[in-house]
Amino acid sequence: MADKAERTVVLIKPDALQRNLMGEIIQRFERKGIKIVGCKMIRLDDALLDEHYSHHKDKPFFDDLKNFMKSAPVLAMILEAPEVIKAVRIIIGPTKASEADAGSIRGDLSISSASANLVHASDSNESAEQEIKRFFKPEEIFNYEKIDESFSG
Ligand code: FUP
Repeated sequence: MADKAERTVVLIKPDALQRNLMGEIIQRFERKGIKIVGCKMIRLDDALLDEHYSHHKDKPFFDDLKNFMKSAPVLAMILEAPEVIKAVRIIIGPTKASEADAGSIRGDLSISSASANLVHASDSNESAEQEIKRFFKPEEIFNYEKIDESFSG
């Protein structure tokens, strides 16, 4: 029997939008067989960013990070699959893109050692739950059957 599906939040960041990489990034999740159950563009503001990056509020890079995240809209997605939180973190690679393995999104497409690492993804069950509520209304999340699901369990 297939494992229970889990959900995670991905933000495709302003550098991906500016560098025309949004499609490439979405394609990597799609071809892994991960289901998109929410997808919208958002212009992040201070209130959302103060909450989202509260763990970094005293860090020297906090203002740069916030200004970067406000510099263009982000594409916010909810992705669904069994064990998707861990799978997506593997697909994107570690935070410091300059050290990310080739084959990961950050490893292949970014050389940044700071904010411009193309994507954010929830790092735990708890943060995924909080981020879904932070960025999405219930009516923006879609439950549907996908025909390839019976081949990927
Ligand atoms: P991640 O979960 O991979 O997005 O990583 P973090 O929540 O730790 O970091 C959030 C953002 O802060 C990342 F996009 C990169 C940026 N950051 C820096 O700019 N400098 C640092 O030293 C650490 C993180």
